[in-house]
Amino acid sequence: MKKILYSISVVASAMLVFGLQGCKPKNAGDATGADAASKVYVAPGKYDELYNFVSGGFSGQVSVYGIPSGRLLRVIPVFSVDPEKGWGYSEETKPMLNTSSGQIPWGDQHHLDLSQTNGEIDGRWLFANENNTPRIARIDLKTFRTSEIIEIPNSAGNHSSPFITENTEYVVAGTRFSVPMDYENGDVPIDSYKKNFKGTLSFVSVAPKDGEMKLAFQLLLPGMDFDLSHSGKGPSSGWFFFSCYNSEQAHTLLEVNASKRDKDYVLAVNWKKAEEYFKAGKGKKVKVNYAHNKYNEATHTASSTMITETTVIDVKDFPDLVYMIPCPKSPHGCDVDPTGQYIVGSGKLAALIPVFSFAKIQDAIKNKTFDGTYGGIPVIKYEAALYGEVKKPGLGPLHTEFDGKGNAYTTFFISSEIVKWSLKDLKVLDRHPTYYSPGHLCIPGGDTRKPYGKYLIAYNKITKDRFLPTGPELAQSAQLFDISGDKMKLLLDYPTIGEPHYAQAVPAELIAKNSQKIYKLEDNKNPYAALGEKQTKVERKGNEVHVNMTAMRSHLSPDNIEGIKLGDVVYFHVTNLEQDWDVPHGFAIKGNKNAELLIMPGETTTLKWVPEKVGIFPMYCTDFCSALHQEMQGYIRVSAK
Ligand code: CUK
Ligand code: CUA
Repeated sequence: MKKILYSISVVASAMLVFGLQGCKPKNAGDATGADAASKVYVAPGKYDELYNFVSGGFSGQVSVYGIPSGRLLRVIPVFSVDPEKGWGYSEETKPMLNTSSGQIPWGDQHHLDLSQTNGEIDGRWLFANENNTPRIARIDLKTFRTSEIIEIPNSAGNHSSPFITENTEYVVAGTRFSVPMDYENGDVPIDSYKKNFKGTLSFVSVAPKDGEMKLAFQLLLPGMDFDLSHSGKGPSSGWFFFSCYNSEQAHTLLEVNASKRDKDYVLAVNWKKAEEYFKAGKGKKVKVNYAHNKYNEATHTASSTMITETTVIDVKDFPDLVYMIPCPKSPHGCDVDPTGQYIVGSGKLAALIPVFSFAKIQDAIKNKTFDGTYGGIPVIKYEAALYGEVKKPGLGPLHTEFDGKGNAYTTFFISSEIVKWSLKDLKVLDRHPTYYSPGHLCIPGGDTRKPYGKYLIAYNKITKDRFLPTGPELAQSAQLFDISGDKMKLLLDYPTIGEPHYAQAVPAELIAKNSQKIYKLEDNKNPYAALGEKQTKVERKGNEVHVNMTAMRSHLSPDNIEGIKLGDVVYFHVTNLEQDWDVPHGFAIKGNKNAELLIMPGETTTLKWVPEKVGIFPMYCTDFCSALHQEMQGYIRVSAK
């Protein structure tokens, strides 16, 4: 019991040291009501200035907001089924949720990264991670749809992802749980952690033209838990930085046993060098089994392939790939400033922020200013890598973003605030309370070479009393700040979907100019598409019945279907013939356990139905599409065998 209280007492005593004692600093810099309202007001019919892509946490999805209004524009289904979009219910989308363990209907989504060119957001793709069953998704920002998902083998708890390199060469993924490797015998005692459990850092390549992902290679490391990461840029190009905790290698009661050492590590990984070794065939080919799912825009159909091999590079055989830098008190966030010179580590239980210098890390490597090794990896001396410490910034730093004007902004979970500090002299410049404990924060472009600045959004964990109560589960809060001046100004609170972690934001014009995807009927290559009402048909293949049908304002064709028998498996392939891009149709059949459909103009979507009763079953369009939408209906007759 005494031990359990350890972390709590650390926090409490540190709060005393800082004189915080639970009370909050005054929010003197706030905009007044009218001033704040005018800054977030987007007049009816007008568009927001920025898109904000926000992780959905345990919802498994990604949500899209307009900034500064805080209006929810869309939820993009990624790792969880979504009735509103038919994601995971239509035959076309089911394969997207496939894994080596079969189809999984619900995932856990924490981090997002927008594709970059030369370290700047290029507006092409958004990458998203799934923690639980390790996966990475690529969302196409032309369609706001998930177009690819790749599973990561030899990993568990894919938390340290998906962070991308400067030119989107790789999406990087670090394992949260060390585990025995997939290609080894996993049936080992849990207390053989030190011997049998390992960590991996995976490098997933992204094809420059169409974004297709491919697991290139994995770096094998000693057992520990990776947390967050960010790519180097400018002078630190070709490097990647990861935080890790549990260098104690504990496997029980981590709250206590993984907080024993004063310092864990930030890992500096020379990925360019690793790529070189990989290309020279230095890694070891191992047998694994993981899913690679792709959505085909032309056929409107997803496919899932199982892949059975990957390359593993054991870093202890290559001493010039990875270096470890001690970082105090269970590091979490690991952020690289816009110039690429500074790496900010944030210890969850720390009362200071260490800032490491890339130039000093390089000198330390050159001069071998090491303090022994960890699992065969050189450990750079803390002072040798340190640029400096931000002293007494607050309590429990988690994540840092940058405004591009030499300032950093860090969230403090325990002291519930955002602190602005200067990269140059590491002095605290401003602090503002958040309501309540903030996790991640987002400055538009705040992890790139060119932050847009202007706004900061805090994603808070504990809502308490910010909104009208809605039963035991309260909406979590995002808070929008104006950071254009010296002092942060709180402008707006708005509720979020699921539990947001990391987020990205980008000026609207970069995305909006490409995001008016219209599927043309003539481009529809779905094998069951009926491209006009003349092509509709009902075709029987044994007990399988395929109904190629169409939807058009305001009728379904055919609208009376007979000849279906008990024991049949019926597939309704519905093509939406509309060419007005904003007229979807829906499709539902009474009693169908496989749910319903929503079909975009030009698209074909398939609903499976296994009728279990003889009788007449109504079907209809569920999406209000015209004045005669209510007339868009028909009947299906099911007869005995
Ligand atoms: S984690 Cu949530 S507050 Cu999953 Cu990025 Cu730090
Ligand atoms: Cu089609 Cu309502």
